[in-house]
Amino acid sequence: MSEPILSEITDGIGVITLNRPNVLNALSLDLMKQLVETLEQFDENDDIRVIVLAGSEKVWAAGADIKDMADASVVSMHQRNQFARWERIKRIRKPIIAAVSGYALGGGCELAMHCDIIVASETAKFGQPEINIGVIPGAGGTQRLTRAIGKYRAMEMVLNGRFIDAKEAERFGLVSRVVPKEHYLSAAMAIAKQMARRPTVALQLGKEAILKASELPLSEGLEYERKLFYMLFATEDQKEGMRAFIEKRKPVFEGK
Ligand code: DAK
Repeated sequence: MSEPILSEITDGIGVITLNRPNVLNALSLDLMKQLVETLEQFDENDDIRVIVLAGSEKVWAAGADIKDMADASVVSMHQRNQFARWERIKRIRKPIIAAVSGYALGGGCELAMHCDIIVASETAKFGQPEINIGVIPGAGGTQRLTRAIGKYRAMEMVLNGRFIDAKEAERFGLVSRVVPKEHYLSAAMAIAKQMARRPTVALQLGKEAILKASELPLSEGLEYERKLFYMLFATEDQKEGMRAFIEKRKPVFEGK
């Protein structure tokens, strides 16, 4: 049996590809386990600065594997403790760029929303159709989608299983940009390569601060940002960046 995910490292980018084509990349328990472990290994690996998470051109992911869940009981769901695994994605410090083409449904949409930037091909379709199988989103969909696109649009997607296409998703603020389908991966890689040249600590603290925006009241978020801002004056990259500006040359960031 082929591996549910593939991974490689190229030019400072850790690339993970979902690889269950026969079931539209349904997120089986095994896939999620390997995905989270690989993300954590990439987070630890100093050769990697940015992570790209991709599906295929045909599909990102059609959700959690319904066959894994169909006969589950409350107790077995509790024992699987899947929430803990998804929580671990939240703790990855490096930026994760989702390269989404085709369906991003249910857990697939939620996985994309766990990423920091979503690049969508013009064929991408986002949805939370769990209502069609008798449940509601279970990996943050009701919360993250609402924060991303607002209550009323989220209601229609969650309560009526409405899909939105890439252009709508862009208009609603769910995706960062839409590209022709043949560029869905190269566009994500191009952003990743640019970001990989940025000062590493600032990159990670910038992500941390933005994620706090949806958790903290404004005054506390601003306070949090200020502390991270001060912290960056302890990095060599801050000295290099500002000196290079004054000396009118390109900075050379060492990630320190
Ligand atoms: N799970 C398992 N198999 C799936 C699947 C899925 N989510 N989606 C598709 N497949 C399989 C189909 O069964 C089919 O397999 P075979 O019959 O060929 O063996 C194959 O992929 C191709 O699918 P279709 O024949 O259906 O392809 P179509 O192009 O006709 O339709 C579709 C594409 C995406 C519209 C359709 O496949 C579909 O509606 N799929 C289900 C979408 C869905 O309902 N997604 C939400 C699943 S629930 C949690 C974390 C996460 C979650 C919950 C809890 N915790 C942390 C606790 C998430 C829940 C979900 O995502």
